[in-house]
Amino acid sequence: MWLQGGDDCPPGVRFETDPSLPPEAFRLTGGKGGCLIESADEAGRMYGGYALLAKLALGGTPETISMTNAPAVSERILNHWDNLTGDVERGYSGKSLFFKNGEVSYDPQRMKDYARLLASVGINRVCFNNVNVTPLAARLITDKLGDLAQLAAIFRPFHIKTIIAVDFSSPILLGGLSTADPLDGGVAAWWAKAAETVYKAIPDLAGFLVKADSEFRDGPAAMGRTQADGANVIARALKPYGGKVYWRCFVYNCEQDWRDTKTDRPKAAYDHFFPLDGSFDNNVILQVKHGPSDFQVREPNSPLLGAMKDTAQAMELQVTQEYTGQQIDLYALAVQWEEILSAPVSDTRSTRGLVGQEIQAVAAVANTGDDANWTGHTLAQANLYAFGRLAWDPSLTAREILSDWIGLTFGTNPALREPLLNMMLDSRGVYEKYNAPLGLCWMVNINHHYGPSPEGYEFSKWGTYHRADAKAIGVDRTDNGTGYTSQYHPYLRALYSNPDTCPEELLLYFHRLPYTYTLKSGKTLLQHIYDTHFEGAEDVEGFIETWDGLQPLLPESAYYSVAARLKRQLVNAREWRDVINTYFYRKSGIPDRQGRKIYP
Ligand code: GCV
Repeated sequence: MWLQGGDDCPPGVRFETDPSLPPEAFRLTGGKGGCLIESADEAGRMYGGYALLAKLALGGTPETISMTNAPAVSERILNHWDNLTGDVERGYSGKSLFFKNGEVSYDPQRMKDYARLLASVGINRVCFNNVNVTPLAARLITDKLGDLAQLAAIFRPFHIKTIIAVDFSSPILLGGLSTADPLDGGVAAWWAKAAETVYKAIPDLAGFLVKADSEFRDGPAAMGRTQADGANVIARALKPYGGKVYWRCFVYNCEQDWRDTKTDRPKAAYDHFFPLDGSFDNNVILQVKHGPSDFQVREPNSPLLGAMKDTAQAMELQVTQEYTGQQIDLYALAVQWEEILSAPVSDTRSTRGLVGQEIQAVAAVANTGDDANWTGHTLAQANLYAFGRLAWDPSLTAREILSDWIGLTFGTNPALREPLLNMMLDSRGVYEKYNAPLGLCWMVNINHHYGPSPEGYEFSKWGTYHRADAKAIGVDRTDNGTGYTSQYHPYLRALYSNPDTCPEELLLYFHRLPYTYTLKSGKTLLQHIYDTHFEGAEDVEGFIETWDGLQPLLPESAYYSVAARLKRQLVNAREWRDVINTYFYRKSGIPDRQGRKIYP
């Protein structure tokens, strides 16, 4: 590591301590002879060093470098959904970097590279195992703990602390108790003992991550206890060691009857957690998905974010592209995250304004695996990079971040950088054009979630319905419908409740409207759907043209691997176009005004 005097450390760098700087912060002051890095702690030195290297790589000279920088939140967390078998849930970049054949197993050099990679973008917490904890993975806190501790030790010099995903039923599964009831004294004692053992092996462990009462995972609800009871029993066990519980709020009824129009899945997180504000111990962080559905291409921000004044929260993003193209389709998530952060929470505040206040941590599901380029799609590296940069500084724009990523990855030649930047900035909008329209969500193939299936989730148990008929589509979530809008601040409630003021891209998330409804463009809703779907597929043809034009400026392997994925993206975009347009044509019987090919 370059701090220890080797590897990357550029000549002429001096370090000084300035105790007045906040934790992890740094000040860079350039001069003719080199650069001074000041910080209060070692982590700040390291981040200052990486920032300096990035500046130099982007063409800066030591004399021009001058910056002071501190992270917006103290916990910038990467969650892997890796199983001990070596498979990665929702992973699109090969096998696990950490596990194989039921064991903790990794290439030590690659692991060091990975730790360095994460640290260089500011990530300082990592959970290696999946939130869906299998019985085998549960043993990471018992007989497999020693192996996990060795893995944690590789990340420690890079100021990255480990988090372990644990099973709520561990007292039964591992301890042989008859219950996991959080109010049972034996259960509390079991967690206390488990914490003692774990902290002996990993003294700086950040804490435990828990998915409970969610998608068939056990949790306190089954025992008639609250989410706060469940989180607190574990939090109290971790407290003496400074550990935290990261308790996920992805709690909803995943066995709904599609005939039931009263239950509305997006309401679930708020309904379950908001009434418990103030009941969680102060070392519990509630981890809230950014949207009320599930990492969809377009959904509003969760009304739970920032709503609990007496409870710490982490906002959860998804870097792995489960619903956003699976690292086959190009999708620069920075664009979506910038929108999420810019979205209002009231008439005076944006979500960005919550970060560092009500939102005290930012977490994301990783997109990495053992593929040689880490992320399958080479350009998807930019998504991991963007997560780190935004978690550190949520005021950055997608343009700034992606421009830096391109510069650091492919060099600063504007002939390459500008067209590629534009392509990446457009990529989210293009994907959205050929996906489910206007915030409708869920028109994907079931289980694996790639490609179109307009009614794939329509009659399922997952609470994911658009209820299209011959005349109209969408769910009325206003007070006249499911009442979901009432969970928002009055300003947003009014904004979303009126189709005239509702952001048009979210229209069908909040409203049920006829295909003939006129949008601000003057087009009908249906014509908008046809047009965007034809455009989306054409735009992908444009991406291919742009990428081919850049071939002479790109490393050969990157050119060919991305070119191959763009071809697959075009097939996907055309499939989406034809399936969605045909679906709506068959439902409504209304033809495309431009008479383009739709399948009767
Ligand atoms: C880890 C979605 C995904 C699941 C995931 C779950 C979660 O439902 O499809 O694979 O499980 O979210 O976030 O817990």
